[in-house]
Amino acid sequence: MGCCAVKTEHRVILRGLSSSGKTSIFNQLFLIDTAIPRVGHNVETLKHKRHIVTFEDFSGSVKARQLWYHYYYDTDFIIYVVDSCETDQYRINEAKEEIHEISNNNEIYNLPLVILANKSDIRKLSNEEIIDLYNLDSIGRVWKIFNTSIYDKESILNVVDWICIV
Ligand SMILES: Nc1nc2c(ncn2[C@@H]2O[C@H](COP(=O)(O)OP(=O)(O)OP(=O)(O)O)[C@@H](O)[C@H]2O)c(=O)[nH]1
Ligand SMILES: [Mg+2]
Repeated sequence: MGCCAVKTEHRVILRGLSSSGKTSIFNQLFLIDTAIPRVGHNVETLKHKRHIVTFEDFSGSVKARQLWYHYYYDTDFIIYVVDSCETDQYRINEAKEEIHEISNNNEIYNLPLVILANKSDIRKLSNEEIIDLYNLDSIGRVWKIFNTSIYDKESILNVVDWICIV
């Protein structure tokens, strides 16, 4: 790539606890019929404003760390989806640990981390509260938070827009 070439192909991994909404976001982006159950590992590519963005959605139950090192290879962005309506402290801590484990992972220190505060249609917390709850201010790399709802496709496309301009 020359000095001024703009990257137009991006690979994005969706992570987050089970039920945070990863597959729903994926289905909304790719207009997938939700009557067809999709579990495990889903991969689709989107053409967006002359960019090509590949999304990979994994079930939140995929936890093996060794596996993640493998999947991070050649990834440009990690999206971490949190359920902004979560009230269970155990689950909040679990997500917080994962977010900070990702952000402290030296193998992927250069990847921007995108936090989606999902379910914003029913959410009870403000962005500032989410930042406090998950201690996002201590993330030592490029990160960004977005509010998303699967009932508002624009909110998801805003994220894709950002990925294409960073
Ligand atoms: N109200 C609301 N519900 C949502 C939203 N996103 C997801 N959900 C619901 O949350 C539930 C879990 O969503 P999934 O997309 O299956 O969650 P997941 O992160 O893929 O979960 P795993 O595959 O188990 O890791 C479903 O009942 C969705 O309809 C949202 O933005 N708003
Ligand atoms: Mg899923």
